[in-house]
Amino acid sequence: MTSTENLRDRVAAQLTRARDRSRLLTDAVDDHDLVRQHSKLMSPLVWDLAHIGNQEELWLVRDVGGREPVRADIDELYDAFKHARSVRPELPLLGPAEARRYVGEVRDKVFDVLERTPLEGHRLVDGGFAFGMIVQHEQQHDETMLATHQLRVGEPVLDAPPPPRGGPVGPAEVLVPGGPFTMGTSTEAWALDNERPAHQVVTEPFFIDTTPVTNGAYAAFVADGGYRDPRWWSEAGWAHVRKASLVAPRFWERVDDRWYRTAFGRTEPLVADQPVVHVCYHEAEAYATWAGKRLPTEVEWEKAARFDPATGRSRRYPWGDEDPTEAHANLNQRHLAPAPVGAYPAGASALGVHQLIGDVWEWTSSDFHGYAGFEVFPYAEYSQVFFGPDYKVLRGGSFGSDQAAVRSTFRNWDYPIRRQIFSGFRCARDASRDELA
Ligand code: AVJ
Ligand code: FE
Repeated sequence: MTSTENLRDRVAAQLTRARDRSRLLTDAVDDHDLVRQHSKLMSPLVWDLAHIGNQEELWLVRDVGGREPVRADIDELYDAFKHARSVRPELPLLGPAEARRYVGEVRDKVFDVLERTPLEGHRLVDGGFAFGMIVQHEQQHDETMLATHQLRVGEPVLDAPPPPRGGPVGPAEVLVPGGPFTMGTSTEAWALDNERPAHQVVTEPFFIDTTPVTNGAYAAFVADGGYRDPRWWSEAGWAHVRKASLVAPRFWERVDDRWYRTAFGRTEPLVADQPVVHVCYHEAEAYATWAGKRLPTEVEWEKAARFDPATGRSRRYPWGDEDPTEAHANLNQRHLAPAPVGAYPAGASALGVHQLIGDVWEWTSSDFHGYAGFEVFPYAEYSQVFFGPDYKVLRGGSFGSDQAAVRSTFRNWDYPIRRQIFSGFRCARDASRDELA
């Protein structure tokens, strides 16, 4: 088998895996639940489904394949910049049966394009990039659809085995040495434009928590009156906590003196050693301040994840250069919750930091910007239009992220008030002179 055939097979397998997941998420509910809006923050599931097909048509059928449009008349409906999520249910969208037929028809053509397209010769197709971009796009929307499922009220419709048990993690914090490391990538074939290029960054030494902040630790902040004390909050955070009347993470509920958490239609006692999830940036920042720490910058997060002090190299993943397996990280919607801390010893970084990939997206203190040398590729609406002070970067992916769509260089972003995503955090702090001596 030539390596191109091998690449084609891998692309085809990834496309199929993504579609199986889209199908699972959309077949799990009835037509009424597909077309209705479960939250103003989300699209109807049937919009995500046809949007997945439309992006695939635009890039792979028309652009890469040079084929005639399948449905040129619906581009406008599924352009995310034309209609806010809140108004999408009012649009004359394709119904469930039509949407399913549409994405199937596009996919048939894409398999034909894949067979006939050389996966080299120009940048859009080198290493299968455009196909990889579309696989990631579908998986990203699948995670968004999973978040819509979490917001949906009703009987549970999704099932998964519980995550693996927790275990020992060693010291609570790890010292990351100061000095240069390589951030970003110029070689990862399917890396998106905002992850590029690889570049050297110098950091001070710093401490980072070995694990994400757990429900138990976060509940202590809540119990200490954290949500009522402006000392812990930034000005914007305090204004938000008051205006939105926040008292605890999203989906938490106190009954008598116990906390419960609702996930995918099931309400259960809060699991103390699972990473906290569904907190916004302001909550993460306030907790860190209360704990006498701070959030890591994006640079610090990536250094903790990738830097190998023995070689000075940056790894592809915390554990090395091999793709994730189920021993490394809680990914791929394999479980419907973050795993307790210490559940993935094989996934720890060279420096001994656990659960950087999977479980929960981790808020960093950094705004979303292009790296020095950033070039739009292949379209400005993926990342560049979001650069600026409005968005905070999140890293590492969640239990709902697919491994095709998360890497140690992968960058996610959202508004600092958002918490419908599978977002948590870990803390960091400066190293004092004494600690370095
Ligand atoms: C990278 C997750 C912020 O969902 O808004 C989907 C991904 N871009 N379709 C988003 C995306 C276009 C994006 N995030
Ligand atoms: Fe999209």
